[in-house]
Amino acid sequence: MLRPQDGPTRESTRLDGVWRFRADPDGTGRDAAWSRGVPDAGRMPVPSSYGDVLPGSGLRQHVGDVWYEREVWVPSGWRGRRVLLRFDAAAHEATVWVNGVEVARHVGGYLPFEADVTDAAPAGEPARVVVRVGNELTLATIPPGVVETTASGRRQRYFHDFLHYSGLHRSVWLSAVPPVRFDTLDVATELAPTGEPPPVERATGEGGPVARAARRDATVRVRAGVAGDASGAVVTAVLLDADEREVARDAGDAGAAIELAVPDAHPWAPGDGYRYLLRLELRDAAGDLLDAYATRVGIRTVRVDGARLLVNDVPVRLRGFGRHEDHPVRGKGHDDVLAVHDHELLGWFGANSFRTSHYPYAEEVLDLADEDGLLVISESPAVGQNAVFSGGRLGAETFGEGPDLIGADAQAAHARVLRELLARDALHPSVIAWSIANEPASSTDAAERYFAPLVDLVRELDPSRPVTFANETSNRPGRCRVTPMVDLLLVNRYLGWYVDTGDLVSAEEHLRAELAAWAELGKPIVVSEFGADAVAGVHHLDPEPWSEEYQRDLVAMSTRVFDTVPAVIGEHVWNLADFATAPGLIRVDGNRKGVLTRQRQPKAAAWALRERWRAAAERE
Ligand code: GCB
Repeated sequence: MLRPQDGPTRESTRLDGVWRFRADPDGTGRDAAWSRGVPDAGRMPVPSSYGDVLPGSGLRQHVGDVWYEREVWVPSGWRGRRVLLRFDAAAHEATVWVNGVEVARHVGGYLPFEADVTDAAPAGEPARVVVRVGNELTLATIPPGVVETTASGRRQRYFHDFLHYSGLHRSVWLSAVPPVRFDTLDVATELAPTGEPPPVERATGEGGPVARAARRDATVRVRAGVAGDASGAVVTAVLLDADEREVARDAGDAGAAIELAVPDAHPWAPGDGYRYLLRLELRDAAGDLLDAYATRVGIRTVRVDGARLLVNDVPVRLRGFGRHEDHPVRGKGHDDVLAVHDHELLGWFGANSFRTSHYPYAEEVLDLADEDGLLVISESPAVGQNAVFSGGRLGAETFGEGPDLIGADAQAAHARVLRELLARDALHPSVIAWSIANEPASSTDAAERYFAPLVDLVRELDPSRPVTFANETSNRPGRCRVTPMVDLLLVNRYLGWYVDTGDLVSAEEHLRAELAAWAELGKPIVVSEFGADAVAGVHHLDPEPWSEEYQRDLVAMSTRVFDTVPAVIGEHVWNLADFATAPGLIRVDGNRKGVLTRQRQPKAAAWALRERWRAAAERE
């Protein structure tokens, strides 16, 4: 599956806008054939989460199906081509019908899927698209959950700390593609070895100095998969630099690897989102164009060397955040305005990195990261696989076979989601590591059995990036059974908040001891979460949790410790901004660990971080 685009052989249109919509908590629509048309439908914007859009609707707590419907004219000019219908995301599982014909089913809320609807939606005619989106989580889904029946009806319980927003969160596309076409694309980049770490050139960009990686000879390996009968067809790959000058070209049979030598290449590097344009053409034996596809390519390498993380053989330090796709009203609905604003804010902080906690973000977000030269840890949606967070709903072992354990079905779903994640994100140079899970129970045999094949799978699919996962506090070095399997350590720690609450002196001592123990493992460490809740506007002269000053001081204490541990090569504050969660006694209209409010206004800690990180950026 390739991302939709326009070009000489392809056309695409977004089906975003206001769709017809109806909630269906009892599942009536399945038997009443709403697949042909949804009766008495209201309205709902796409993309958005449906939870907060309609006041008084109770949709924030909705469990079960909702239905979306709209009509679209398939252009008559699309005759003779294949027509694809693509959903960038449907949270959390969906069935799609076109003119009453089922065309797709997909499970998992954060990754794209598509259907060939050529037969169901003839060109030159209107087509009715109906989508049923369900949001029930079970112990076999990623992430897990259980549905309980309470006095107020069915409730979705889940073990992660962000609101279970649902719906069509991202764009829906209708595209025309040629019958014989590119349908997969793998690109691997390599830089010629150097004896010494290559020098970093400096340039002065807008907003301060920019670190530029030194130019080096490079190789770009391209393998484009083809759908349809491509016998005798030839693929040509052309690489253009940012000024559209051709720098390399080669050709090969459809499906074969093509190697492009790029002398004196300009690498993609932190703070320097330099990308080439790769143009692919597929021509038949007579030389006629069958398909064309273009994508941007960042040439860079990522490698772990002892306790260092190297990008282009240069050690990097990550400064940034765990984030969420979360905004007032639209929930997890992607919006370019808000995404660009959040990325400008990362620049304002002097951040160079983030983790897509705790699920794959909209691909547009990775486009921004590619462009800005940000270092992204791309995370799978496996969050909450831990009895500690389950209020007794998961058995103590968490993993294994049994009614209250996460077992083989979930593991198969997890593997599927990792395949889909890597297939979608591998082309993004900003992605420098794969995080396969957030805070699972990781200290048991069962956890080892669950995760070992998943780590192997990711390594096999992509040997070019480190594999990691975010470690939860009770899974200490020495006890944790997944840590030895991974290349890079992510540790989430809340010293001074959940532990040593209100006592930053003890917290500092404990954090130092804990990081020293992790450092002994000899792998690079990113403290992938640390922080404190602060309700904007709450101030205190004393170290009082929930005040802006306490949050600021906790962050300062933590970074002071990080600076003394060479193996700590990254700091991700939890969180960039406040975000919505399920109701809870320690949540005040959501999680307040943002250094920005949910409306993206700074708390005291934001100013302090900005000072620290901008100074670090200046030194680079
Ligand atoms: C964590 C989780 C994150 C929570 C955070 C918190 O360890 O990874 O999802 O939001 O703690 O604030 O408790």
